[in-house]
Amino acid sequence: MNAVSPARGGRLIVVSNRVALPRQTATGGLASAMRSALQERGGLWFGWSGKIANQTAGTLRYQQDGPVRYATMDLSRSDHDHFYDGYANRTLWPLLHYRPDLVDYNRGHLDGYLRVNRLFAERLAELIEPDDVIWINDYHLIPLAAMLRQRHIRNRIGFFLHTPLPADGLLITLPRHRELLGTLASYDLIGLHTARDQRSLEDYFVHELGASLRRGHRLRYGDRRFRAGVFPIGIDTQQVAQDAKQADSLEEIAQLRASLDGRVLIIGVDRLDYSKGLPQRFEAYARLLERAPEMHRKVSFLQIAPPSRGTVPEYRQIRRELERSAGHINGTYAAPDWAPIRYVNNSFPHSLLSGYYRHAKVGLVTPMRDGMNLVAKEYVASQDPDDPGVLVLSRFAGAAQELSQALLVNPADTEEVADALEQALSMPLAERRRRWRSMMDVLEKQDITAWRQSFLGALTD
Ligand code: GDG
Repeated sequence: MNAVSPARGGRLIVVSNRVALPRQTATGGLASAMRSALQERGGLWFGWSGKIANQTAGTLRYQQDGPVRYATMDLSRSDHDHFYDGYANRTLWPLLHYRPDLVDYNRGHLDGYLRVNRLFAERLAELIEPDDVIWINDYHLIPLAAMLRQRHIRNRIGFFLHTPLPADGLLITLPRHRELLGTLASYDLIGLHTARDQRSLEDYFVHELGASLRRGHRLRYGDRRFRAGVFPIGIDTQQVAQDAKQADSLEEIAQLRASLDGRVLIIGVDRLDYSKGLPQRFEAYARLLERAPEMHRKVSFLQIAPPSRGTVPEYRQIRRELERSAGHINGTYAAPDWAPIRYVNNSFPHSLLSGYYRHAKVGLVTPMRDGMNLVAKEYVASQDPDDPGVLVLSRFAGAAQELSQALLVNPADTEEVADALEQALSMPLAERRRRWRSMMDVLEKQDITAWRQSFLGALTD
């Protein structure tokens, strides 16, 4: 415990629901960003082990890797079900993705969510030293700072929300929203992907909670002063570009190429999640085939969608829906030597994905809502600069704020998406190059290193 004011140069403590342990392949951009921030500064990564406890939950297990210590705990079955499957994934996730119709509000889930956050706070408080800087990630852990403050932790604490934040009119539909969202004031800095999310946060605090807003996005609520900032997450642009180039020599890429037999590839890669707009995307592709018979046998749409959150009913439901839709499209249009859609429920190594992206003439990224969407950025970074593909991107992905040279679409408007696909498939090389270069400039400048440095810079400033 500590009661002294923090100095600037201490360890970094990263807290996230899931921890990418050493020797585990870091699965996303976020995991590697956190890992390199910790390597650079030294520190601790704290969170759930990903395991359900056989006996006592909440006991910390430690691993050390160079300057980085990992502290993880198992959760009991019931805590896991209420906290993770329940409140995080069936209440907050749909709400934050503008789907109040899917919000499953259950008091037991909220209790479980608060219980796990309290357990995190208890264990973490014992490990914090006076000059540590704490970076808490995502909607699973909203009340954690408030619970640490109750334990007299006065360090700088930052929070980053990886999802969108909807407008206050929607946030207030969450039962007991004040109790939960009001705790955000316990952070010193709240990071969001876009200015729209930042506006939602400010409006909520000002109009719902009566906070006052000052210059520089500074908020004052009760005795707390804190700030909301826009920090659009990036990718490891150079690494992705290099992986994509090297993937050309992989056997799997040669196989993909051979199987296409000269056809143009359209690619989509998404966690199987209702926020990603997959049913509408399939429909838009079907619309393209319907109105452009000249495209038949000339295109192939590869949708990679590794299943996620399979114990949540809405996720099982969307999986069934997509299987039906893909079957219907192939049933309607396929020929003995041509399947218009290849729908794959596996996950692939990141380096291979980059190779698939590079081979696709169109990247189709059409979430209904997305905090950022890293796939859109990875698609762009994977392209061959001499012959780049075209990104068709939802206006409602955070990435659209930066990648304005993509073909931006409303994912619910299947005609508009079909138009964009046609435009992408016939776009002249000079225009493709021009659009790609402008997007790549952004990705090179605002990469994952710049993201973590600017967030941590603002937090410790
Ligand atoms: C949340 C927010 C925000 C996908 N399939 C495979 C695979 N992936 C990788 C992608 C990408 C990552 O997973 C997915 O990131 P996204 O940003 O697209 O989406 P979420 O998982 O929903 O992430 C989102 C993000 O947090 C960061 O703040 O952008 O808005 O929802 O890196 O490449 N990776 C591997 N195999 C696959 O089959 N290895």
